[in-house]
Amino acid sequence: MMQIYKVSQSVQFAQQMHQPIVALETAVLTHGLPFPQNVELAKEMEAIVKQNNAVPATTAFINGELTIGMGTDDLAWLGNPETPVRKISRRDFGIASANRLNGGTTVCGTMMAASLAGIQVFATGGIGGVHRHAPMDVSADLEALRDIPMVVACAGAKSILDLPGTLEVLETYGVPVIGYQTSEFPAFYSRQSGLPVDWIVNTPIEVATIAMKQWQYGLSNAILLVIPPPDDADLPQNVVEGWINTAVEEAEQNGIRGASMTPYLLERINQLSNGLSMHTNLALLKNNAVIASLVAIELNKMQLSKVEAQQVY
Ligand code: PSU
Ligand code: MN
Repeated sequence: MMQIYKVSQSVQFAQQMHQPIVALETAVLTHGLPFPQNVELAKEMEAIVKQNNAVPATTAFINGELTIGMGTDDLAWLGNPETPVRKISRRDFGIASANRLNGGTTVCGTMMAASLAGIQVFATGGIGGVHRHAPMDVSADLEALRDIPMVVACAGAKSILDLPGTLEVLETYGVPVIGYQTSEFPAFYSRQSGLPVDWIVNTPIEVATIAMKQWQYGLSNAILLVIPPPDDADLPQNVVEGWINTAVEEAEQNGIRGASMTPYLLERINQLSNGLSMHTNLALLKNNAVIASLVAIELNKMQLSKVEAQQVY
């Protein structure tokens, strides 16, 4: 049978050698950040994962081919404003494949792709969730978190979303929300949201242990690891709220719906904040890539020792 996806040589090698791998998304590249910062960031995320002794696996659709791990030329091509790109969630896989489309995979799309390749750790910026004023607009990211056993490192979710509602759905879906050195669910731009996490951890090894224990019960949901933005990039919640309220109102007035909603809000907030929000966005993405790499290493060690133990007996 024809392979339904393409894995880069470095990711293939990492799989064979049982090296720690970190998946990276590309909706942030195609729909989340302006050019040229988007391309710079995508390259930097890969470099950071490598510096931290893990192997990056950036996923995307390129000419209709689901690609897991790619070169910097591919990243530059996807992030070029001239390249036609689709935002690719789970429902878009068939459409993209049948029509040879290019596209950036969302959190949901990246989790689907990464799990095909057996990858268990993923670093992103923020997850999608339940939208404000649009109670039926619930990101497919939440269902991917319900269905796919993977540690997803993020800075929580933006308060463009209904954060309490998002946490309720995560609870229903059986997704533990683990705070990395924080007792609060981060609101992406802000370290604080006033909402609690399910558990606080201080080290990567604790995260890996919780994941291993959770999955050993056959529970195949994700572990949501929420990491506050770095101190020096933290923006005050009340200031961010102002930008968000304006953006959400404008979206409503302009009849923005469906997959366009999140990119619209992100772009408006970038404009309203004069790039301040982007500075925070970049800082937290890089920070999440560091922590995800450390978790991937610990998880990998635990799984290797389990395999070795089975070989002994
Ligand atoms: N939130 C952000 N930045 C992003 C996204 C979300 O702060 O770039 C992207 C992610 O790829 C996420 C997607 O998976 O938007 C969610 O889109 P939707 O709400 O349409 O499911
Ligand atoms: Mn949506």
